[in-house]
Amino acid sequence: MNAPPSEAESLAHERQQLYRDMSPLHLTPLWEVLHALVPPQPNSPCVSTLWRYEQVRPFLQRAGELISAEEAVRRVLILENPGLPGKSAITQSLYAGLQLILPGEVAPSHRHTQSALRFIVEGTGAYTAVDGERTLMHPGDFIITPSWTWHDHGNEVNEPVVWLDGLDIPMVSFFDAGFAENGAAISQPVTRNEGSSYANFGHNMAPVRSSSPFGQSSPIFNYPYARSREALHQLEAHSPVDPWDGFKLRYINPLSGGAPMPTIQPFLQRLPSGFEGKAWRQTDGAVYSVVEGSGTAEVTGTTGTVRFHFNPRDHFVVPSWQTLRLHSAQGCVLFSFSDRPAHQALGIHREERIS
Ligand code: GTQ
Repeated sequence: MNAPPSEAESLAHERQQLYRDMSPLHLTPLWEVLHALVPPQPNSPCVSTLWRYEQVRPFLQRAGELISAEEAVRRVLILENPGLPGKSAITQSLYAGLQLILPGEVAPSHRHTQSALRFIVEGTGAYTAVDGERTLMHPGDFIITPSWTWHDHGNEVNEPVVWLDGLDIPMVSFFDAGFAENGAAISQPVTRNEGSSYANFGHNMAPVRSSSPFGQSSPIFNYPYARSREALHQLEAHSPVDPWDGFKLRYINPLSGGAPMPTIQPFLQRLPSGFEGKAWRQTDGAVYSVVEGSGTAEVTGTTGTVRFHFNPRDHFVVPSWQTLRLHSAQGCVLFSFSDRPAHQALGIHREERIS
């Protein structure tokens, strides 16, 4: 003999019936999902992850043997976050990958609305061309490809060149605002001398009748490592160390003082030897590329703490609102980038320095 349903049971049953009845009209009840839609704090599905270069490099090599840069268009191994399988994303809003270009190869000209950065990881002397100007790449150089600018990459030297690509692909996809075109020729014509962008905009000066050649993005598209590294040397020699960041600078658009691109803010930081950083967190998930030295990143999220020991050319990701603590016995230099400008434009950026 079944007992009659309690009042609570029949109410639950009637609610389920309500949901089923309205579902053909594409209606769903907010109260079943409100907590997840408006969480008390970020709870990113991203997982903090380290990619060791010594483990990645052989796969780049094998890819280089199996597909040309031209056939691939971009020969890139995507750094895919294990918490976002199949999404080609390193955080919910950012894409990252390692691109290989071998001697004699060209990655053909195209343009797209996604903004891109390159951070050179290995090899000297490949070039990237942006809207008619080429720039040679050296390890540690930070290069941008602003939205909708023509770009191709080539290697006319005799060593392989590898760089980190960082793009706002998931963000542009979220907004359904992706457009792309292929160039008429594999390499775009060179119309400006190498260094002309830097000469016009890279010395705290600008043309008198200055326009912004790349709209909201920086008119400088190569920020050479030699200059950025020198700045950190000077700071380390003469300035107090920040207990959270060591010595950390952001790359800027010299015309605005803001980020070099509307969606991505890159940084370069030096941790002096013996640095034991304090913990902090921010809403903008960040991708790190290790340039010099070694250290440890300790990342704490709701599911616990992971520790990565990192070496040059390793990459790691710190998800939104997970706390980061950096240590370096030897001293190190770290490049990083995040989607901070988008958070700031939306008025939702938060940062907390903890201890
Ligand atoms: O170099 O244009 O890693 O379009 C992904 C998409 C690089 C590029 C990537 C791209 C590029």
